[in-house]
Amino acid sequence: PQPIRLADYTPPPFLVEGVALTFRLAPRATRVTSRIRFRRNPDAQAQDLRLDGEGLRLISATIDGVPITAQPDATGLTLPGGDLPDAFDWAAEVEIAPEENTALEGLYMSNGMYCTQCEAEGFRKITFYPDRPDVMAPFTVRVESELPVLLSNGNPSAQGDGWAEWDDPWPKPAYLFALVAGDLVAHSDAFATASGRAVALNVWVRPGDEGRCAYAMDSLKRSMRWDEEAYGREYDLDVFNIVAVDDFNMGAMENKGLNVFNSKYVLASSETATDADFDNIERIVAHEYFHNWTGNRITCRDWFQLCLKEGLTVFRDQQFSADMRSAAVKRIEDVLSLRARQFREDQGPLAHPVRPDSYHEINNFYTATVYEKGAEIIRMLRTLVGEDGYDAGVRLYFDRHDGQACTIEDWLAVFAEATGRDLSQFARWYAQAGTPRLRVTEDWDEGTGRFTLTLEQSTPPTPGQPDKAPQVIPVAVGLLGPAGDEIMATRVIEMTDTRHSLTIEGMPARPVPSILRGFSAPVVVEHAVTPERRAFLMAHDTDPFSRWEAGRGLAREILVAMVRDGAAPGPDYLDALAVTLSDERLDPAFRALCLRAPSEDDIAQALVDAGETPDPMAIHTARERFQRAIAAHMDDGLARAFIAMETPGPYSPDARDAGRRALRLAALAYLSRNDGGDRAARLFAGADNMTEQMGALGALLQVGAGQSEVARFHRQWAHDRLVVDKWFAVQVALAAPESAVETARSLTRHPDFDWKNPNRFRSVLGALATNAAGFHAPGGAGYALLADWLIQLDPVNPQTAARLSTAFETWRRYDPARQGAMRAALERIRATPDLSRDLSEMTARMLG
Ligand code: B3K
Ligand code: ZN
Repeated sequence: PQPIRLADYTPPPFLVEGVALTFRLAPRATRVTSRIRFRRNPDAQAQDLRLDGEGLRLISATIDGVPITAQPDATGLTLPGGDLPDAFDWAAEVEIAPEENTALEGLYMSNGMYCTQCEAEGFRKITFYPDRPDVMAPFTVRVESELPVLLSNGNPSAQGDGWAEWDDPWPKPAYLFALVAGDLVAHSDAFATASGRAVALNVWVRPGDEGRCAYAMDSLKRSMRWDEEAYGREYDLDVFNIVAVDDFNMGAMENKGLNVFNSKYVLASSETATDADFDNIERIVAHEYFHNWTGNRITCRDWFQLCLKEGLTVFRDQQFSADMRSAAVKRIEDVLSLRARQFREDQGPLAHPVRPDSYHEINNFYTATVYEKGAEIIRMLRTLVGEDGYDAGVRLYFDRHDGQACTIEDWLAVFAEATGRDLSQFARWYAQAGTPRLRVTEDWDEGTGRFTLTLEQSTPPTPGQPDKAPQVIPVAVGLLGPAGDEIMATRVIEMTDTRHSLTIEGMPARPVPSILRGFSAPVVVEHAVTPERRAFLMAHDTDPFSRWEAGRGLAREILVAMVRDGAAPGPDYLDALAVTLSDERLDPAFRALCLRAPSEDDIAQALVDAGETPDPMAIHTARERFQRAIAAHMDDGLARAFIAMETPGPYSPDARDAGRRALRLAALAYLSRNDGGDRAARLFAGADNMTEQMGALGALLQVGAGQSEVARFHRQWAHDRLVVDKWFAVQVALAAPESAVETARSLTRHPDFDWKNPNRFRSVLGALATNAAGFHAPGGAGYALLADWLIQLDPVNPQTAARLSTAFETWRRYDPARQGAMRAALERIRATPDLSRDLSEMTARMLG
């Protein structure tokens, strides 16, 4: 099959002026009738009108009341343009079977409830339609069902016994359509917008879950206020509904006025959700809400422009979280996630530009690159044009493009116009894949006091892009004096060429540069500095990100050395870490991040960057020894922190208490290496919140203890799906390398292992992939187990199968035996008859 290409884009031949849908819901035979008003698009060359439609049983279709003669094929229906009037009414009736829809795309059922997921191309599984984002229309929807709660987009317009009607006045693409019907209860509230519109807010959940919606609701209200204050964007309907669903392929979906969420990102109580869960709920509720303007009111012209809405909306949710919590901690967490997911993607066969040029299955491009690197590009843009320039550009974007389907060119043009800057070279960030390397060298002339910093950029080749051009890189730099005082405040070097130098004259003594403050660009810095220099920055840098980064770099270098030759961490690092641990001027959440050792995958990436072949078992052993060395060196300090960071009083998910718990549990994980898990067992027994209960269980499992706690945990929580997911995941993720595969395999035989539920599938097979040494254990049993399950899942739910197949994206990193086994697993998947388009594309790209 031929890929879809950006270069082949053509405007739609017909536009839609209005859509009226009626749903008569039944599990195996839902009838959908559509009435669509079409009008010829004066800007289009194409004539024939293509209506997408998949898996639909066509009952009837007419054009202006006359039955059509065209017959549908497997993916839709073509109406020959020559026969069509310039404006006409399409009316059709189709039948679909939501109960049989296990792919969770289109209209499907979850625990007796009907719900939809249309992005990217699910609407075509509901009815015939030009299912492309540049066709925007107002919708009215009538839902008929005996179920008590019937929801769709927009405002409720009428309802009666067994039916409800909804009216969405804002033109939208079909991917934002949503319908929900079920036996649901609402946690309700209200919001008054800045201009005085009263908005009814509801979080809809299954009966029994209504006590766990307060945090999602609170996050929603704070998001609504924040978007008014930070971006001047108000909500535009009378109601905003959120629905929690147990069976969902991803996190959540921003359907207009009716967001549908994976229940994991809605439901939270102190007993059942961890601090990380609360944090995610706040972030994802905000993200979906922010899409109302960046995505819905202004959408994407085609799916190649996905980063237009996703990169911007991630950037906006990052800004929001930074305002709600500690900005420094948030930035570090975002960088950790970028490196873990996006840098890893860029390093392997799935590397692609933030705006790809072609795809087979668009669902495969909801990636860390599109989302997170997409957000980094917006952040760099803001750094380059300045806060005021950014605000002016964004204002122009909303003014000019409201109601339109746009491109990255439209987005960049508003900044070029508002600020007078030429952004043509900057646009390369969207087109060029790969993570740029930034090589830094220093030159110091003692006699004249001249200090020169030289930066050189290069980007390694990625699939289909052997040669890379230089990019615009904003490098935030500061200088410290030998006593640790800041002698040059942060300034941003705008690098546009391959090589760039900065010279500063008249320095009384050799300064210490602090490079890439705040992680001002998504690049890898290569700067050979001594451990003493890193320790100095760790103690003195005024930029909190760079301060953390100095310690991180040191830890990474030590770990790499430990993997190579079994060295041990020196006292300099251990002492510096001990100072950080007990420095009460530092935010506990920041200290917790400093204590976190680089992950096994980070170390593997570092070895690959150094041109070496990572050995997952050696990495695991080195990291284990590293953590034991820290535990042994800092036992007293860790014990003090464990006590001092107790959070008295009732549990609160706020950033302050969460930070204290993070530090306390980080200390506990180390202490368990000294006390065999005694403290952790006591904490587990007495914990009254899930953060500490899970933290204690994790600490026990990491030292090979905790089996009775595992059993107790299951007895306590067997009735709670979301907690049982955690129970599955923690056992697999923290199993010892030798037993991880067997643990995963035996859990797939557990009666609670409902493999068709994506959260549950991920809790075992996704967790296995995160246990690097276990997944890569010699012999390839981990690869075979994952491949077996992906092959089993693919016909049922191709999207989730394709997503999890990225566990294999690193295969070329490894030694011949592992490469052979990973490759064989991928080839076995690829050779499976009737493999989905999703998984075919992924395996083809990975095998290269
Ligand atoms: N836009 C959705 C993601 C849709 C994924 C389709 N496979 C959620 C989000 O980014 O907000
Ligand atoms: Zn999004």
